[in-house]
Amino acid sequence: MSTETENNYGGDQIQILEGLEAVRKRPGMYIGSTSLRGLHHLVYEIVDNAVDEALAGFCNEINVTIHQNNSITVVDNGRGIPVDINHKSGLPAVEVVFTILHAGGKFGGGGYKVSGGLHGVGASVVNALSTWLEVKVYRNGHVYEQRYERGKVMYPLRQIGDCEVEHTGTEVTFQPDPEIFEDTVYDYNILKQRLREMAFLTKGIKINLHDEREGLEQSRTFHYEGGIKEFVQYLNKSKTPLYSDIIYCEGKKDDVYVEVALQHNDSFNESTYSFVNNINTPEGGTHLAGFKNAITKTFNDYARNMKILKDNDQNLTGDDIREGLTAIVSIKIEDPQFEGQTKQKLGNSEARGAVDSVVSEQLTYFLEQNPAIAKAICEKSLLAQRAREAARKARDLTRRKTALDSTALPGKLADCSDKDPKKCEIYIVEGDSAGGSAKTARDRGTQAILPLRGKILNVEKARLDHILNNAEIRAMITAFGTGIHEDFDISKLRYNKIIIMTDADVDGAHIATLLLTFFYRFMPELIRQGHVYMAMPPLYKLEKNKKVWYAYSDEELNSILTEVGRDQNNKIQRYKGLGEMDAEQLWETTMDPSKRILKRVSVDPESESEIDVTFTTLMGDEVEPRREFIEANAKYVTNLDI
Ligand code: 28F
Repeated sequence: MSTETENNYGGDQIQILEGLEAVRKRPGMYIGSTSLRGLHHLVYEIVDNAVDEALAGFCNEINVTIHQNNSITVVDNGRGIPVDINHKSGLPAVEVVFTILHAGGKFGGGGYKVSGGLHGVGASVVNALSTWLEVKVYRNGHVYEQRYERGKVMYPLRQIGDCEVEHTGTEVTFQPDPEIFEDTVYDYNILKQRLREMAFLTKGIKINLHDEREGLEQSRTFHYEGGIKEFVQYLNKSKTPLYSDIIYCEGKKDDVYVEVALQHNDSFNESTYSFVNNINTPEGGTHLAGFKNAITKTFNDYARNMKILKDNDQNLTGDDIREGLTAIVSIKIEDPQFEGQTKQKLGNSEARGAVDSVVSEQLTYFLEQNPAIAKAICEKSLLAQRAREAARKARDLTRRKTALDSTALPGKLADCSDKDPKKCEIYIVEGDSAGGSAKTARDRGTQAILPLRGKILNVEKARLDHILNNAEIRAMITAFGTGIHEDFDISKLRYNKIIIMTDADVDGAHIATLLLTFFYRFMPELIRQGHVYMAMPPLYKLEKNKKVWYAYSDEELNSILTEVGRDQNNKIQRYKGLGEMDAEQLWETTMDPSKRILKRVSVDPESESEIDVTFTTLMGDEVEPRREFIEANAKYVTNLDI
């Protein structure tokens, strides 16, 4: 905000209120949404400011506390926000920070602020969206305080006491406004994941999270001296690394600070995560392009020089070299430009060159110094190159079959007759017998059924050509119509809802996770755009005096029993599998859009790297975490169609 007339305190006040009022009128514009995601964004905005102070070299510890009433306190041990009068506004700098929209980015000359939440809007937005907010500044041996309510200043900044001159920092406490947010209850795990990520991305910083809420009391500390090196180690923790070192490159070029860490594992998947100013960029952009270019070029040069690639051999492709790669690409840039439909793709061209040159130079040196590691990576890439040929043949086959030509659809698919994808859904059903019931039960107009036989292939452990030759996987790819990986095209999706229907037992949960892993690795946009659901078959059937009830949880069974009375006329059946229901029951309990319960599977972009860890952990040999995972990651969506 700019003011032309100086010393016009009243006029400024009005403009300030108008600024914050705009935030309250259209909160989504500033924090993305007013859902749970937006609620958690408030914390990230404040923590970001503390992280900026750490990046500036003045702060090494941040404390985040969730209080009993879901208010949040964030404390840092930085310099404390300045309290002296800012000449332009005539207000103390700290008041400017909390009451003037976009203040963060404009102050401090030379661009003090390098990070920033999703929209980089900062403290004033949090203030505007809180019923109250209090800031305490420890600076110059004094403690200062100011309080705001729904963005309005309650009293001028006041000195409330003294402290040791060495004691400096900023403390912010705020209470999210229930008039703004659908839900004002914080989720410890969501904060935990993002704070862990922030700690990985800011080496040396110590971030403590405390939950003070009754019955939920817990704490965690995140502190990684190795920064993104430890991030890569964490992502690979349940995989088998190809070599024990983590390759690390760091440097600054054209005012872009570049950090890259990488390590290969023996799997066939790539897990590269890129960040700009600590914000995840799932759609990549110039920084990621620079990284890919650098490693492709560097490994090919190395392989040619060392005669691992002979004159007549084809170059390794980027995909060959990145098979089994886990990498973090993190850059800090003063004025990030985001492009594309969702404004998530980095556009700054200087970022491409900066990452490319830092990585090319330092990786070349690393390979020269570590010939055994270099050889291991080149050999893995050569194997990938050979497999790529085989995969190309298999893939050409799936490509041809993705044509919307119904003759190409899999034989086991009972398709629906409606051709409008928006109205259509497909049930992926475990087992031929349940598949049979589902085919009888369904609404033929809009519901398609694809039965799967037995366990599906674990795509975490198989090679691409093998995966693409698997009958169940091919059937799904063909039925969905979208294609996979770089061929994926959401506009070709043949069903608006993809519904996984498995038994409500451990095996069913395993099959569901195998399916989700396949979707996540091959067509992640299906999940990101909310097309994937879990059907919830009932756990119990209760019959009494010719009347029938279905219960979807133990609690529900209990409440029905309380209602109808607990006596010997109750006939309770516990369903062990879908096969125990006839077609009519299956329709009534699990498929009828007006009665069924579906859970939508979601991935929080704030912690996508976390999902990676989860999937690889889940695909290990432990059984119980799978069910827990599905419980935690699929949110209830009841009666979606009403
Ligand atoms: C709990 C949240 O917000 N910490 C912050 C600072 C430190 C400075 C600063 C912040 C300068 C003039 C705008 C101090 N000394 N934690 C935080 N710590 N902001 S926010 O400066 C803000 C600009 O107005 C700071 C010298 N320079 C900067």
